[in-house]
Amino acid sequence: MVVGNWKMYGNLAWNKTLLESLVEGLRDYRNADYAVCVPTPYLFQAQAVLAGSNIAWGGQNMHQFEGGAFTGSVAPHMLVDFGCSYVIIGHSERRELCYESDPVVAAKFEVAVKVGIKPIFCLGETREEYEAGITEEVVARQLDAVLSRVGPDGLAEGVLAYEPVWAIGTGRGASPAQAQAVHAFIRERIAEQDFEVASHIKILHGGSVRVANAAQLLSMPDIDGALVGNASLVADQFIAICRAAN
Ligand code: G2H
Repeated sequence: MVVGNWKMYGNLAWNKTLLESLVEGLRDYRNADYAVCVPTPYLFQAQAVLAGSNIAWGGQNMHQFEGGAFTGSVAPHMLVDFGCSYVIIGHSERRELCYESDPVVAAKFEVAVKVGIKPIFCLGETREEYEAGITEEVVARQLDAVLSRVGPDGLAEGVLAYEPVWAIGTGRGASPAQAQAVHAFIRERIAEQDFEVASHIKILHGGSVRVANAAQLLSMPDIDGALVGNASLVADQFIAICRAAN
């Protein structure tokens, strides 16, 4: 599975060219699931261009409540109205810049499943945590917050994305071996609760996934796909990464 995360980039004209190029470039490829998570105002455009193609679309965030006086927020059912299959939950930029806590991320995961949207649940350690050698402790805490709220069966309704924060947007991602070790740890921790769920759940990798490193990362046994930021903004690069997924 390969998911593009456009973050806060794009405009109507530019998106149109990119989306149409993706449809064209991936038309004959069925080797994996493909999706793009676009800024909320452009969901209508993603729906219009991608409907009927082999590329799904989704949001990059949503509120954990189904409605209310939350100025500027987007309710889960609003993503449903625009045909979203996915929503990114707990991206490190939201955890860090918007102070989203583990319980909030868990609540969002639960409500996304409730409204029928697959959450792409991001987890990963910061540079300080990495350097302190507490990567496993951090991802275990983030994972457990969701697991304790929705249980293994609930978790199975979503997709995981391990993104070491120190690798995001830097062009210097984790090595395949480094990434594999943490992916395996995450899968083993889920297996402690439910072996079946652990063996089937998709764990994507994110953080400077590029054309140059995608194939190697995707060949690792516990890496089931990629969450791609920068490289998803360039049609040829995103298409090449999608084609590298099997
Ligand atoms: C990590 C990733 C996409 P990039 O945020 O989620 O971005 O590929 O630019 O590191």
